[in-house]
This record gives sequence, structure tokens and C-alpha cells, in this order.
Amino acid sequence: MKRSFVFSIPIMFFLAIAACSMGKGPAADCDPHADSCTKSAGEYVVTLDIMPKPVVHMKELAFDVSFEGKSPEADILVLDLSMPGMDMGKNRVELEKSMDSHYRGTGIIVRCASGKTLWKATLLLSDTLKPAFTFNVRE
Ligand SMILES: [Cu+2]
Repeated sequence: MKRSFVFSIPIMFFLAIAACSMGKGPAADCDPHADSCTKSAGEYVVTLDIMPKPVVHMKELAFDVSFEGKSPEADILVLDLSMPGMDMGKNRVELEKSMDSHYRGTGIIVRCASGKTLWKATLLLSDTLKPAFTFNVRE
């Protein structure tokens, strides 16, 4: 019991280092500095735009979510901001539906003490539909 526990720690440590140096783990799939990003989720085609560009830390950002074709009924959608593989607490932006059917809200992305800049914006559309956009935030 004790022996296997002691053995597992160095292994986990090694795997963590290896994953880091090999650049594994999730990579950015969205470049909000240049353009908006589009993903499909079920019947929805979701576009996320973040302004102003480039998208930087510690500055108020405007999040704009729009839909091609089918649009949700909800008056408010929640955008959850997280860092892959890290607990950054709850960072949620409430997006309010406007007349043009875009959902908009403002929020701040904090600078991570680890120096990492990869963030994930997950749109909580429903219990099963959660399209996510992964991107690097700039200084
Ligand atoms: Cu972090």
C-alpha cells in the first residue's frame, strides 16, 4: 500500500513535466485577435467575437455571441471562462440577448500567476450543448 503510493508520486511528477515540455494538452483552436471564431453544436452554429483586439488580460472585454440559422430562446446565456487543466475559480460572463439576436456581455480575463495564457470560453447553451473556444490571451 505504502510502497505503491510512494512510487506513484515521481511518476505523476514526471508525466506532468513531460506533458509540459512536449507542449501536449489542449491547444488554441480560435484566434480572437484576428477574427471571430465559429463552432457548431447540435443544430446551432455559434460565433464568438471578443473585442477590443488584440484580446489582453486585465482589461474589460466585450463578448459577442451570435448564431447562424437557429437561435436559442433564452434571454441570457452564460459564457464560462476557464483555463484548461487549472482551477481559476468561477469566471462567468452573462450575455444578454439584444434586438439583433446577438448575445453580449462584458468581463475581464485575469492574468494567471503560472504565466500560461491559454483560456477556454465555454458557452453554456444547454445541459448537453457546450461549445468551447480555446485561445491564447495576450499580454
Ligand atoms: Cu491559471
